Amino acid sequence: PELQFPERLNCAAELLDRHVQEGRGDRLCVQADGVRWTYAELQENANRIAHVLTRDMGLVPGNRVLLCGPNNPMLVASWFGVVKAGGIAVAAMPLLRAKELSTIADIARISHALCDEALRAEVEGAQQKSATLKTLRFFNGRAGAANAADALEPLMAQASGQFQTVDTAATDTCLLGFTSGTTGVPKATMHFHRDVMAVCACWPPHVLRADADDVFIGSPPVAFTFGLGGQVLFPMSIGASMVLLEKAGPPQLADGIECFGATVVFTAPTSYRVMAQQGERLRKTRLRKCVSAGEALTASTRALWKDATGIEIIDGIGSTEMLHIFISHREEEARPGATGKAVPGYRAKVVDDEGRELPPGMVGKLAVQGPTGCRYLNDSRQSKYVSQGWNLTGDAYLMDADGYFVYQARTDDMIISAGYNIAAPEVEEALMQHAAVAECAVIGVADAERGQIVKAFVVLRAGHAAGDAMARELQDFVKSTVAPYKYPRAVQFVNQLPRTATGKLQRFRLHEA
Ligand code: 3UK
Repeated sequence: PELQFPERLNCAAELLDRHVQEGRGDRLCVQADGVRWTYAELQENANRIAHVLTRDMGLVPGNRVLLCGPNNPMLVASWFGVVKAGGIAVAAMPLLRAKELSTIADIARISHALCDEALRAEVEGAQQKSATLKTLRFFNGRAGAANAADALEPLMAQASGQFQTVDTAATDTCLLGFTSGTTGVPKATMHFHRDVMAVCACWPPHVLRADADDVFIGSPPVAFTFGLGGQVLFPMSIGASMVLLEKAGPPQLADGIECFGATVVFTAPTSYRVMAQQGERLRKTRLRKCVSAGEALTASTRALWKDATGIEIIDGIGSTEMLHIFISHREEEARPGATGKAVPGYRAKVVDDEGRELPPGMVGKLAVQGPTGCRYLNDSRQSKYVSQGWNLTGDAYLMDADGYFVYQARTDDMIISAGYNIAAPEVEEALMQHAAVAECAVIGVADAERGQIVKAFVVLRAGHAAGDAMARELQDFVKSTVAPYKYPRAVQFVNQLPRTATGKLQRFRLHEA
């Protein structure tokens, strides 16, 4: 990939203004319930927002702006308004409450906010608790309430639709991404204008290979860099269009794929498992490329989706720290159970605790390097993620003889029991094969004799009774499908598992329980 960028660069100029300047302003850019915007229309809205930010809200380049809302066109227009004005976009997960939002505001020293009216109470609560958050405007208010003094749209109506995008350095920060907190306190990661253009130049053209007529859709919030890339940056980098869904659970996503004629979908493994039940219907749609990230894609989920729809999933591991996907594969190079190979532009290896590269087949820590990388904002945990110039993602992987990287577990989720290394996800996958299991999570718990033992938390499907008999049945079942020493010596039945807003299992909460 071409990764030389000019010294002065604004990613909003590249991803948005360029299409209008080069005569593609009339092309479809954003679709949502009742909305169809061309590139020129998104640009005009973003321009008006940039004026409101600088003229009415006192924003100067470098200010951080909180963006909150479900995925919708005004949220995306706000993102581009902020970046065009030289601000830094800090999108927050729509489910966060006042307390969490104020923590984010204070960590990132956020001064301004553009938020969906639906989240007004939480954002106003955050403003009261925060030392830095001062100036708020709300979009998508109901027509009757649109005269509220802090409504965004009336101010936009008074602003020009023309705005000269602020001339920024390629190495100015344009977004802060908050980690999803599988390990506790959230961290802000800084990404430059150059980083945004770099991720658009690596994975999409070399792995995804979509084109300008593709219609992108997906479930992750735009506040999650998986969603920002997949649903906004990547389609815009090639002049394609995006569909934004405010609610994107499996049923809404399947409906959206059908109604909007989406061709490329981004979602997580659990969503593919549920949508697979609609395979017959999805086969009749225009869907042609399916991307999975966020957690490991098991061979069984890959097979289930392929049987249901005929489509081979493109798996990819990415992280908030790396901005987007760095190990992946083209669909025709899929290898069940493996994540893939380093994305062009990136390098990856498996290392031991001292950072020495391990030979193929050995399990160790995943280390990656490329045009993007981890920069935590004022956080001492930087040195845990970056060592000797390599990013350590916290994942245990092995590389096979053909250079495919095979996920094992989060490094903290490798259970060592009586000298055996046991990857929690492998035990979970075995349990999931049992008809009574709806969901499960496996951790290692301290044990005097074995160091650690394997403990499973299990959510049963309706119609199955918890109890000793079921526990024993599940233990025997695991012993019959994987090496017997991996079976869960402890089984606890629960009603639900603790998850982050992005759907990731919070194993640390199970350890606390
Ligand atoms: C895990 C995966 C196995 C892995 C993300 C794509 O998930 C994203 O970012 P987060 O910061 O989490 C990063 C961690 O999630 N993971 C993600 N994808 C996979 N594990 N196979 C996968 N395909 O532990 C990683 O370290 O929330 C994903 C693009 C952008 C992202 N931010």
